[in-house]
Amino acid sequence: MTNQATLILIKPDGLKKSLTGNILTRLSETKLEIVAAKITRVSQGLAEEHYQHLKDKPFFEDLIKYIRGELHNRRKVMALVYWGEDAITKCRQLVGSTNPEEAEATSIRGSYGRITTSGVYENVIHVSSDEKEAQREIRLWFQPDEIIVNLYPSKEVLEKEKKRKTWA
Ligand code: IDP
Ligand code: MG
Repeated sequence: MTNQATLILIKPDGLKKSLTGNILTRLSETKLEIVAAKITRVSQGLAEEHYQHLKDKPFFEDLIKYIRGELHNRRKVMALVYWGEDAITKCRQLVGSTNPEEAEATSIRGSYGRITTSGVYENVIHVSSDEKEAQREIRLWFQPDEIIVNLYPSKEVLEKEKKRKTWA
């Protein structure tokens, strides 16, 4: 049994279309464990780093706007880490092909995705493509103490005089 972790993002179109519950219900078919979850804003830097493998594509600029929520007036995504046996294969199977028009009709992207007239693949969800990418992406989106299992090596650092917000 090989336990894997995968990053899942419910993209801004998924949030705008109120699909969070539907998508999480579909993903629960995998019986995988959720080990991290948050709603988060996506900075320009995070978006560009996340999609670094596509930076030479003609749709890159639109893709960055899309994941940052600029196309949907929803400047956030829901980020989760799913963990368990064959997590990546199981999630990718449920999520479906990148192109929502080619995705199997019953998959998440097949059910809820669309291609806009300007050519953006609005496919409502992101899932890591393989273990290497999953590790790169999870380390990018989450800090070790936001994940309830030890996925990757981490270290403790002492931070002096660092400002942080607490409840007043
Ligand atoms: P994936 O999300 O299925 O892993 P990637 O090739 O990693 O697919 O592409 C990342 C995202 O970039 C896709 O989910 C989609 O939103 C967008 N994208 C990929 N290929 C195209 C394209 O040919 N036209 C428009 N958008 C695309
Ligand atoms: Mg990918």
